[in-house]
Amino acid sequence: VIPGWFSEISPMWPGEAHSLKVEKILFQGKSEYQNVLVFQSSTYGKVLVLDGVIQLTERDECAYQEMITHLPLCSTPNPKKVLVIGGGDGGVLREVSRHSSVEQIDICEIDKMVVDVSKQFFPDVAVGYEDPRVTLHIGDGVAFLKAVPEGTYDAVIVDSSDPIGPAQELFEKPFFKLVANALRPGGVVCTQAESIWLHMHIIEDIVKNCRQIFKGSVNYAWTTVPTYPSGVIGFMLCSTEGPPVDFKHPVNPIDANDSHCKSKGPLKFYNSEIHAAAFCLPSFAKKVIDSK
Ligand code: AAT
Repeated sequence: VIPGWFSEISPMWPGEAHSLKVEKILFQGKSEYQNVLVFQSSTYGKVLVLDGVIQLTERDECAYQEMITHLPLCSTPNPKKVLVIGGGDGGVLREVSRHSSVEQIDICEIDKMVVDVSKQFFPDVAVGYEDPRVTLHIGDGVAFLKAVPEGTYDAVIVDSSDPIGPAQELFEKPFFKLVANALRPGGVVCTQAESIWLHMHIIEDIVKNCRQIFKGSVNYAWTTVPTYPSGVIGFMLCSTEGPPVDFKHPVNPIDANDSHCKSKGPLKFYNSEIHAAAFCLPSFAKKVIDSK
């Protein structure tokens, strides 16, 4: 450990640790679920860390939040009801609220401290909470889904932390079954699905489970986020049986001139070309994912 630097050390990426230079520690706390840290870095703006793992930085959060949101929402015509699981910082809410067809945005985040800290230190991310369509539920995503009537949502976005800690169940088969049940026929889900460089074994399991559960389409996409382990992160995109969804050809582009979108400031990362490109996989990953 280098003094004055934050190093992201975890058994999920043994033998490596990305480091950021710390200018100032702004918040340190312990919630019921995890350690919460906010610091000012010298080159990535403010950084939110949970249990030693970077959740977002001001500089590159746009890549993750825009992709995890617009990959599913731009792939489905006219989404109205959207559920976010995790994502307590509000960044995914900010992105969902760019879509003017959306009427209801529910979010279930387990840790109220994440919400409070984000509102205090990351106003440009937590701005998502200001949309009147948003309802916040504090609780476990699995328990929340158990109470959702069948076929409620057009889209579910699972913005979850890694499978060590409170998010473990969000990577398991029973959870995906609950998500499928909560979606209408032809509804879409997008989940945080780790790194092709580090977690092919986890991705393999997710793909296998999803192929058994989601009878529409099942796809893996990825993007670059410099402060996530290995600098890339992937997404599992699935649809339930019903009107077919072709994730690789977005049918619902964002209207940047719409008032909902304008009030949030411009998109920084997402566009239709990068949407289609996100599904192109390196050969080693394609081989494993296609065989599952
Ligand atoms: N948008 C920032 C990126 C995240 S945040 C993940 C969120 O999921 C955290 O706020 C965490 O408290 C919440 N969470 C964890 N488990 C649950 C659960 N069971 N139910 C509801 N919310 C939960 C993800 C960063 C990815 C990091 C990649 N290394």
